[in-house]
Amino acid sequence: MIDISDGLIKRLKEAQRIAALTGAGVSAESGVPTFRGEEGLWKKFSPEELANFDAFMKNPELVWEWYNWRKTLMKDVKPNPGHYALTQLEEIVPDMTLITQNVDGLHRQSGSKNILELHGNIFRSYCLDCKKEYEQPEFKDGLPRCVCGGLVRPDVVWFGESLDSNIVDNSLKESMKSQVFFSIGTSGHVQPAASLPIIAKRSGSYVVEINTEPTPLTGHMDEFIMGKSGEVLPRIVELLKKD
Ligand code: BJW
Ligand code: ZN
Repeated sequence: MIDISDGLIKRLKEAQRIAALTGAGVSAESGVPTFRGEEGLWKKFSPEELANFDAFMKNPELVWEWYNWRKTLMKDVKPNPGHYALTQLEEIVPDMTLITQNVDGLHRQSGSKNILELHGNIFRSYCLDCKKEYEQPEFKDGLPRCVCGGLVRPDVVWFGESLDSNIVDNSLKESMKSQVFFSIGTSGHVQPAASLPIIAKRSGSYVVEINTEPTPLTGHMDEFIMGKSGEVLPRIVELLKKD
């Protein structure tokens, strides 16, 4: 039985505004591989080696091979009970913002509405030259090409690239305004996402981490719930709906 504190349920029942930051761990139970740890490696490359602009310009075929492999995988997976529980939470709490680092679109697929996608979306791409957007770019000689002839890239945020400033501003605002903040299934290694739980805490939010293992964020949390998000989150929703 997963142990959820009465204190957390009471806070959630009274909360007007909550926020949740999600990472790859939330989609792991849907069958999407996480980034770090053994299963994060793809053909022996770390995400740091592939998810950056220099790697793309040096070897776009390799980087596109990785993205096409992930796109094919993500197209066929379904949201898991963790995604659905977050969607239900949005229906229960008056104001909830879901801040995700995931690019798989599974939160939207499960029915969540108020979503901020910090790192873009893998199902979009755009031309490096004219910025035209594509859902399904046409591949010519192994690479996707725009009608203008330019090279098309995935519409995701790589290391060293700036995140959309509106999305970052809104994420900061909602984290600071939240009364309860969840950090779920993220290793807390990648900035600026990893700062949001800390900023929420400093702003007076009650900060709760859900992960299968402790992370660098754990020591800063008000509560750490060790377990799978697909099991912990439905239990929280079940307790919230009681009486
Ligand atoms: C479960 C589970 C289950 C498993 N239930 N849990 C300040 C200090 C130091 C460095 C920097 C800094 N500011 C910026 C930087 C540089 C850099 C950075 O953070 N580097 C660090 C690695 C050191 N950040 C950036 O470059 C960012 N840009 C930026 O800040 O711009 C301004 C700037 C520009 C230039 C110079 C300086 C500043 C951009 C970061 C972009 C990250 N992009 C990626 C790829 C996205 C596209 C794609 O998907 O391909 O985003 S990398 C990858 O990591 C991806 C993820 O969203 C992100 C985070 O990973 P996540 O979600 O945490 O996954 P994992 O695998 O790490 O962890 C999974 C967790 O789940 C684990 O803890 C498991 O235990 C757990 N788990 N199963 C619950 N069932
Ligand atoms: Zn173009």
